Amino acid sequence: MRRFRTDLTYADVTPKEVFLNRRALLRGAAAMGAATILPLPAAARDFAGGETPNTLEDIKAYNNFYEFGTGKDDPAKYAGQMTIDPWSVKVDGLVDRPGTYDLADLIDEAEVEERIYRFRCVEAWSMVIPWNGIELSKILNKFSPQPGAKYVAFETLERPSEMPGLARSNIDWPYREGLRMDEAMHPLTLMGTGIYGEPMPKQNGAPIRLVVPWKYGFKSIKSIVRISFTDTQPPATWNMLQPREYGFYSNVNPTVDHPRWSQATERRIGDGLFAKRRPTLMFNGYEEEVASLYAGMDLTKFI
Ligand SMILES: Nc1nc2c(c(=O)[nH]1)N[C@H]1C(S)=C(S)[C@@H](COP(=O)(O)O)O[C@H]1N2
Ligand SMILES: [Mo]
Repeated sequence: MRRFRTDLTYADVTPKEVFLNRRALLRGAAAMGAATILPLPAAARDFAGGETPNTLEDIKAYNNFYEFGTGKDDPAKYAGQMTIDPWSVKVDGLVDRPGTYDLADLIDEAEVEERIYRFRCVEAWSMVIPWNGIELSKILNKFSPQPGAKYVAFETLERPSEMPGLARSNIDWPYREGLRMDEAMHPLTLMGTGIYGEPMPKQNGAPIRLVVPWKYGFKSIKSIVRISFTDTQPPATWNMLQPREYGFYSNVNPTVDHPRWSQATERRIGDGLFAKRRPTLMFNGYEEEVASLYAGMDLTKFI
């Protein structure tokens, strides 16, 4: 059931494979200098200043997904066990259309875009990732949030039989994260559905995960099964665990150090062990787009 579908677009009437192949074909033609006759639906948009994206291999091999263990290679080793079909998302709280929605009712393929974003982990490594996703606002608006909703909270799947990391950690599962409503509705915020035109790899948070490019990576919660609208700041996993180290906002900020390490520079995965570290940019380089969200806030206090 597609209860929110309003109008038909090219992708609606084109099978997925044809759609993706056609994009690849057109991109190839453009690279060869040939004129493209047809407009490119959902063309990749570069939000990373032309920096070379990391390889799919790197993006799938070096992960944080503590449900599968704390090692960077644990998600690649164990996330394959996670069942992602069927998948549904519970929507509750201050919203006019609460309910349990099948993935197919949430994700309209026609709305999926490809966007290349810088992605920076709080541990000071970074990548450039070509995400596929839908602007989160487009999804949230379908639920008709009520005016009283000031925050939106997310929860990850908690399934011990498929997630070996759940038993071996002091985290209060499920993994939780939240955004202020204006952050959630910002046009840069995506609900990620894939990488490099492939469905989201399980270790990267299949089938849907948040992508908030101006915040440290842990805000981008994976494998989402619940979305709640609240009037108070919701609990967030790392903030609950170490509030002094991980604030609710967690905007990338090179001028505010993590209590145990500097945030001024970063190591780009794939650069090699002896490569020079790169300077980290305010709001991860998205200052022009997002700084106004925090006007008047002391960003040394609201970390
Ligand atoms: N559910 C869940 N989401 C999560 C995490 C996690 O452990 N569990 N780790 C976070 C952290 S610390 C980072 S840096 C990113 C890593 O995303 P990636 O593996 O796709 O690069 O996922 C975030 N989302
Ligand atoms: Mo992270």
